[in-house]
Amino acid sequence: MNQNDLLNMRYATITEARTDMYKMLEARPANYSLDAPLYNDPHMFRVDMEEIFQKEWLFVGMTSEIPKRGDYITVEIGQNPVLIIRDADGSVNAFHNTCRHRGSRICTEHRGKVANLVCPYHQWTYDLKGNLLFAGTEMGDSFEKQKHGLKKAHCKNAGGFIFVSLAEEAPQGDFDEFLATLDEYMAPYDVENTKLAAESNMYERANWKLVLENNRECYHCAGSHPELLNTLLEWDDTNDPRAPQDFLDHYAAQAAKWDAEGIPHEHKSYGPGRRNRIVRMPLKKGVKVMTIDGGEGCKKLMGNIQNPELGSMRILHLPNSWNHMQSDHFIVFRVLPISAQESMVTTKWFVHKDAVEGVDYDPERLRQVWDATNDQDRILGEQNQLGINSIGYQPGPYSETYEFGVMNFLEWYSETIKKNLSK
Ligand code: 3BY
Ligand code: FES
Ligand code: FE
Repeated sequence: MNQNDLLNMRYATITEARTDMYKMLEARPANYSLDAPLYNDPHMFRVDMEEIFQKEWLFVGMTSEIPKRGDYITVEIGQNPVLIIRDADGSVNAFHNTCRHRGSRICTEHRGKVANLVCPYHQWTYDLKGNLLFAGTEMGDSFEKQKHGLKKAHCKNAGGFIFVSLAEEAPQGDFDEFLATLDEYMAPYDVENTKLAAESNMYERANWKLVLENNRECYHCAGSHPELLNTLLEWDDTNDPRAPQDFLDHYAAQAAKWDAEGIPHEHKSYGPGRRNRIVRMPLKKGVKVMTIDGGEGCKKLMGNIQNPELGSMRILHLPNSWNHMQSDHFIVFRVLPISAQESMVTTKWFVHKDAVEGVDYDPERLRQVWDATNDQDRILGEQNQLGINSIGYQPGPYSETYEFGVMNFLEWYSETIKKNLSK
């Protein structure tokens, strides 16, 4: 436990924290920021891990990151190392990345390729389905290999997005409807024929909810994001009550072209707080993609796309992802909590598989705007956290016109925690 955790610790036990968390969420006014312990108390962070991150469906990566048998990526969901690997039959599976001998982490890299999974400690060897193949002769005759396969996590993919759930029973709800929509809306991108062009892993000293809250509003954009605002229109979706007539006209003109080309764009949302949401939003007039000048990011358009002006299809998946899918590249964002006041924000840029680096695209140009934007958001999140840690912090009001996305997020968070805590 570091000094910061100690200074913000209010509860002696996890049980007290669970009880108080329920009370705080029950009593909270919907249009106010949360009480400080929900952003900085280590026991409450543990409740977030148990009730959200170890239960809910989480976005982990894209199927095109692991195109061939034995390709894998790893993620750390709090203290839980997880491995996502492509099997010989083409399926994508998730396992707890912990050996059934004495528990060592098996894959130690962010990504890689293996024939079998070999634990680095005593070389127990598992196949791509997680079956234990080999444990040497040292385990004796009575050792039952079939009882020591890797533990599976739930894993689903749609439209190239991979989700895992560490729950014993995967959450149901309307997740499958969202996945069907993802399949439909991502079809033009032909994700299996894309490749990773750039990746950033940004460490942020802020609670994961502050990272999400920051992403859910553009009230801060004018003050902080000059590069992003070269191309982004700040309206949240096509029904945004603030959107002026010239935006609606611009949208109507673009949407007519998208309809003629069979590019899905209509706003769809699922779950409390519009937890899963897809909408294609126009970018500024004359802009192709979110580059520094709005010009192309990659000479090859994605999949079967013909029109370079597809705006950005925004995909939201609470608790941990937002995304911008454009005509010549797409960008996915993933948030994973580390501790009460630390998070990891991973950003990945994808282009057409046949695009050639240095010829069709320059990774530096591709990532310039969002590298700058992420860093600006990191500073905002860290300053927000520092102020919340003060004894002078008191929850403050959200603007219902500019921060309704934050209110939606907290509605989903609050409903989910309360539902899980009352089970
Ligand atoms: O563009 C995004 O992903 C979000 C939405 C609005 C502000 N923020 C930068
Ligand atoms: Fe994995 Fe011993 S801990 S082989
Ligand atoms: Fe921002």
